[in-house]
Amino acid sequence: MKTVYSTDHAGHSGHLELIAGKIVPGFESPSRADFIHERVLETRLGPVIAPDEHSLDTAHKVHDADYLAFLEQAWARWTAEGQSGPAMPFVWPTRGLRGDVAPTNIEALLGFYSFDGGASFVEGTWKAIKSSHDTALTAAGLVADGERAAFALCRPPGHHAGSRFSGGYCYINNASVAAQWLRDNGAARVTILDIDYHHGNGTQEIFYRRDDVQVINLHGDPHTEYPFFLGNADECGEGSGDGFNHNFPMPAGTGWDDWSAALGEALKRLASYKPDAVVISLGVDTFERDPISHFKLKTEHYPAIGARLAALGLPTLFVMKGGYAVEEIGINAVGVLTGFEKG
Ligand code: OKP
Ligand code: ZN
Repeated sequence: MKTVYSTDHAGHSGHLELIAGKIVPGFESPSRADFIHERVLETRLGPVIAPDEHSLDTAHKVHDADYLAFLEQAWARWTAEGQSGPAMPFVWPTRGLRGDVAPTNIEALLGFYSFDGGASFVEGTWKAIKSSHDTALTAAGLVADGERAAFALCRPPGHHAGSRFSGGYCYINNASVAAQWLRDNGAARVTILDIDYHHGNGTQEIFYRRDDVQVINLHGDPHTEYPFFLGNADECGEGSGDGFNHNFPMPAGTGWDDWSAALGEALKRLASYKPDAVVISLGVDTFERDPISHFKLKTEHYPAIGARLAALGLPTLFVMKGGYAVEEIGINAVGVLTGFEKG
């Protein structure tokens, strides 16, 4: 399987998070991608190629134009105000405030276009966002050209980003842009299967009223897990999208047996949709030692997941998402891919 990868993500670094009252280095660090890249080479998964430049035309079909323009300009607007540290939102137009009129102040814009403080901007952020987007589309092109599978080693991830908001380390929803691109390039139906620990709220929102992209999520129950405000089992889609969104929330502490059973049900629903291509939102923060997540999957389970996905017999695009146990992220993520290749 070919991997698409660029080091252009590296300048997106130095983020901070507020955890239990302490400012700590952000978990979504450049070393995550380095470890995965090294493991791709170590396992001789296949050639590693650089992404081609892609226009934002497809991204405009899943994100609002003003939102994309904001992402591109955020850092320049922030520094124009004399700021130098990371640009982080701190004020949001929640219920009771006006969220329908775009403000002009940069501090206000950061809140207007986000749902949490987890997607801040530094100088290299836009370059990384664009390269992550190009990586997903280049890998989608490989699948459209007849490869059985391809791996988009994307950073930053995308599944928390909605049509007009960032959050949870995510800016452009790479998997959604790739699914849209596959739709526009020969696939009548596409399934996005999100196996990251966290619910892919952005992906769900983007396709919630559509029947041409099925969205399936396996994740920590939002009653107790981030992103909290979406991802319940009764969210099935709306309008022509009704019946095409499937959520499998699971409690903290879920291990392989229950997770694997949920995957089995998810794969049944996927197969009955008969998609022409599958996009896997590949998070490995389901790992037992992930520092911010609470499932109990072990390293040996990741190749088993890959083999189950291979058994679908469908063109498959893997798009990298979460995983914060950085020492093991490469072994686990590439484990899914090698399991797929053998499956
Ligand atoms: C991104 B992805 C809760 C902190 C939550 C954000 C987690 C984003 C995960 N105390 N922080 O889905 O892996
Ligand atoms: Zn996650």
